Amino acid sequence: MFKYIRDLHDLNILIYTVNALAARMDSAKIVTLLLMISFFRGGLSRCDIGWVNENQSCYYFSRFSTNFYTALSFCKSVGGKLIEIDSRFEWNMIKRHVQGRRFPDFYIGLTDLFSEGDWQKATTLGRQTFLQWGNGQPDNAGNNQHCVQVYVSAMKFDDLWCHYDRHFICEK
Ligand SMILES: [Ca+2]
Ligand SMILES: [Ca+2]
Repeated sequence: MFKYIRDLHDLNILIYTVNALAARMDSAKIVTLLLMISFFRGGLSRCDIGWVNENQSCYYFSRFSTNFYTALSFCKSVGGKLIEIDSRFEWNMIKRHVQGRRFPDFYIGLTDLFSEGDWQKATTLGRQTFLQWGNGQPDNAGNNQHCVQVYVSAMKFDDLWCHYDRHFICEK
């Protein structure tokens, strides 16, 4: 799938570099190099390549857009969840990243698919109390909007038709 193309590209560069160096280094140096790489990845960043480390969590900013259900299952398939914004602190951190990288409108793990008007966390379930609705939202347009996007022009929540394609953020 397209999900790892850039990550694989990064990994391939790493492997290529190690191979190139290995041709000119003895095994002790190679071991040292590998230890340094693992320290770098484990010590400075707890996250996989392509994920951002913030406050003991890792965040993945999608490089493609898709519908809500695919976003939800994609995040699960990589061992995380579609982002659930639980606090003002996390929200401010996400805002900073979204604005910094000019990230487009995106899905978050918030839905009223279970019960109209009852906004639940999509993966861990339970009612969400941190809400940032935009003006006039949620409006359940067409009596059929049950998934939540953040529209970045105002950094506000909007309920949306779940089949619409949007970027998304995973966390783990
Ligand atoms: Ca709804
Ligand atoms: Ca709406």
